Amino acid sequence: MANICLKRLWLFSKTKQLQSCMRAFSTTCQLKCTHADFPGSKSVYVHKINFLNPDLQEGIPVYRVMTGKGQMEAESEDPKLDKETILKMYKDMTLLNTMDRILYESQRQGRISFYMTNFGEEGTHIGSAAALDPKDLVFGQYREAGVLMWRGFKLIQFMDQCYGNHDDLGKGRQMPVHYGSPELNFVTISSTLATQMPQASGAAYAFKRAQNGQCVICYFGEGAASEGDAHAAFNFAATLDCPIIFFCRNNGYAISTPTCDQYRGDGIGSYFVKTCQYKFIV
Ligand SMILES: Cc1ncc(C[n+]2csc(CCOP(=O)(O)OP(=O)(O)O)c2C)c(N)n1
Ligand SMILES: [Mg+2]
Repeated sequence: MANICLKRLWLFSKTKQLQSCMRAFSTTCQLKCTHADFPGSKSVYVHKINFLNPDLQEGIPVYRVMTGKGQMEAESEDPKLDKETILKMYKDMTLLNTMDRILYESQRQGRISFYMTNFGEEGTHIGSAAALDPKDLVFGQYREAGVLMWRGFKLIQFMDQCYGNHDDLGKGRQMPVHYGSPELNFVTISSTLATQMPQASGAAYAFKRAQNGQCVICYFGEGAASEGDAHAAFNFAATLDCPIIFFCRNNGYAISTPTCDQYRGDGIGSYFVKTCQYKFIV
């Protein structure tokens, strides 16, 4: 009995010591700390109320090294690609454009049920695909046929898929343009917007755990970014520090809805810049 009482007394005195220690710590912290440092906040303390007005901030800067007329604006940024690579890039961009015209007309003539063109976005597909390793995994939306073309998907394979014939890799089970190729590390397109995004974060997390040195690229339109899935994907990838590139194709429209009807700010980029919400490198 005496033993138990002694033990309680000892515990009580320890708790008291701890409490006075904590009080001392918090008093010094209140006196000296300039930043809040507790779970969920690392913000600086200010003593005047100041509303942050996002309209006063500049939009996200756009990286550009070549003028519309093809002149280099910043010589130091020239990647100095070899002629063979540049020619392949150019050929693939023009081939994609021609394929689009034929398949778009096929759809208009009623030969295939559906088609999505890539007009004007060819450079984004080929440029980004060329920068990746062929083993890196691609999660696309539906307007990234150029990435697949760069990796070696043949014209006949595009046709087989759009026509849903016997030679189609998906055996005609998918709508046209919902390509996929395990061989080329290109995950089959889903019609439901943004569902590829959390899947891509999950795949990137698996890569991180496997430490295989590969990364994931996830393409999405600025319209798809309004889906809740997009935010789940961003947060998941940022918190778990996943090797992933989120590639937003901001073409100004979600089919017929202009960005100004969808965002108050500067499109999807403003989420990152104005709130630094996901702590991504933009
Ligand atoms: C969950 C979901 N909602 C709506 C649609 C219908 N839909 C198909 S494409 C599209 C617009 C997507 O716009 P964006 O992401 O900007 O891609 P873009 O067509 O401009 O390349 C919509 C709303 C869909 N496929 N899935
Ligand atoms: Mg769009």
